[in-house]
Amino acid sequence: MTTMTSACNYDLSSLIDVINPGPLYRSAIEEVAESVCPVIESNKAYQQARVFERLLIPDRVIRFRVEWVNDAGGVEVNFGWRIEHTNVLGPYKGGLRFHPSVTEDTLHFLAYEQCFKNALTGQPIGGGKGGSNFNPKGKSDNEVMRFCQAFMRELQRHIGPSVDVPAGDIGVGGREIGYLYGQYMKITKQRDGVMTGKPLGLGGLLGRTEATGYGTVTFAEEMLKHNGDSIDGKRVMISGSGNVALYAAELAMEKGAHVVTMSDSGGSISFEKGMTSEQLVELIEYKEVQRGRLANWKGEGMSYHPEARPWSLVDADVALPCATQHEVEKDDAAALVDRGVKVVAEGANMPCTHQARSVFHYKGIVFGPGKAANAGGVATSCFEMSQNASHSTWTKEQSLDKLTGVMVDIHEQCVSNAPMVNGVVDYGTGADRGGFIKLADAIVAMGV
Ligand code: NDP
Ligand code: 2IT
Repeated sequence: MTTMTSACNYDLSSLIDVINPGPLYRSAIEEVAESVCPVIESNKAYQQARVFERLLIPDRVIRFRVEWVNDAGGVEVNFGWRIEHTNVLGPYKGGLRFHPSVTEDTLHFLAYEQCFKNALTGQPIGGGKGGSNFNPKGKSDNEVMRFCQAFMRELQRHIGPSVDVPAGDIGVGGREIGYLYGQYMKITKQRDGVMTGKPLGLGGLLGRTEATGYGTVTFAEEMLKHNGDSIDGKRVMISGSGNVALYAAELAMEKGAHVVTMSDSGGSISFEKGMTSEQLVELIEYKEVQRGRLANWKGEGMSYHPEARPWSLVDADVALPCATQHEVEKDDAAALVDRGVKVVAEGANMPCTHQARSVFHYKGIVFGPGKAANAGGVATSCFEMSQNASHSTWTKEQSLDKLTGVMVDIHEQCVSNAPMVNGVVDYGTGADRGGFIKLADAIVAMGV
């Protein structure tokens, strides 16, 4: 934490030693610290209330054992977590991630980022995150169901519609949320909308499936507009082919862009002239229903690159990393610049490393951080909470119109809080400061 201590005249090292963050949480803390130091230094109330320090330690970390029976009759054991980071702005809110790589460090960084993101949405939601090291890949539908039921047997005692409202993330989509919420309803007798991203029949919101990807494209479009440009006709590289990536592709194409790459953890696909709308419809079905691998997906005008990330494969104007954290490292960032990319908007959470972000700053690339650019998902989750609490049904148009409004507003908040670096708006700093001020004011108001 040397940057922070020198920039801030604070000695946070003993606190950081106690927290002992893992590498992901540490990089998230350092990123925010660099941005918000001048804000803290110019505000006595924030210093006296020690708001930065109080935001580093989560309200609580819930860790539990998940035991379930596989199809062969064997007993399986996994970790489960829910990190309730802060509820100062509203109920803890954030997704659940099921992936074998999940550790407490992953969830600490995600929960921390979520607090700033949720603050930026302007909706009354606090920050949290949860998940498991369970690997849904290769599991039967029944195994996934039994795992979800076992996970919820513990989680249900910690959540509630005005306490903590989980949603999806990597490895957790409509199927998993249906099983989790179904078990919650059985155990508690409540059908109170305690999760978001639910299937429509269980109280889900039209537009939530599309929201994160659509929001990311809307944010990228706002960044382009701010420079007098538009997304129409642009070549867009996308990574991932999950929930965020697929719907980012859908809206980008609707707006006249050419999607030139997609990927999964096995490799990437490049499209010479851009993916066609028929190919996108096919890909959504292939990924969401058949749960297929890109390596086995064949079509006209495209090439598969095993084990490759998309960033050096083709020329492009815009990049939307929508898969996972740290998937754009320093060399990838340099490759993106070489390929002509001028705008990067993060659909995933922290896909670009600190070093990659430095390359973008140095080269004058316009960079939209995840906590702003992918906030449309959680904002729309909050609309789902409103729909459930008011026992009503929203139209898709209502939720998507409101989503656009939120993304435009987040863009404005970033610009108004951002310095200029190399003649470009520093959205990263703007987003951190915009979110931080809301959290800090609420913490000061709350007292100790
Ligand atoms: P999905 O599980 O639907 O899709 C994830 C995609 O990323 C898949 O294509 C997956 O490939 C790929 N991927 C995952 N891990 C890796 C890895 N280690 N290396 C390469 N590729 C990988 O998740 P989402 O689309 O929901 O989430 C994607 C990102 O967006 C995450 O960072 C998430 O935190 C963030 N996000 C999600 C929101 C949401 O509403 N869902 C909201 C805001 C942010 P494979 O299938 O081969 O594993
Ligand atoms: O990272 C995220 O914002 C999400 N996974 C969505 C969280 C939510 O509660 O909708």
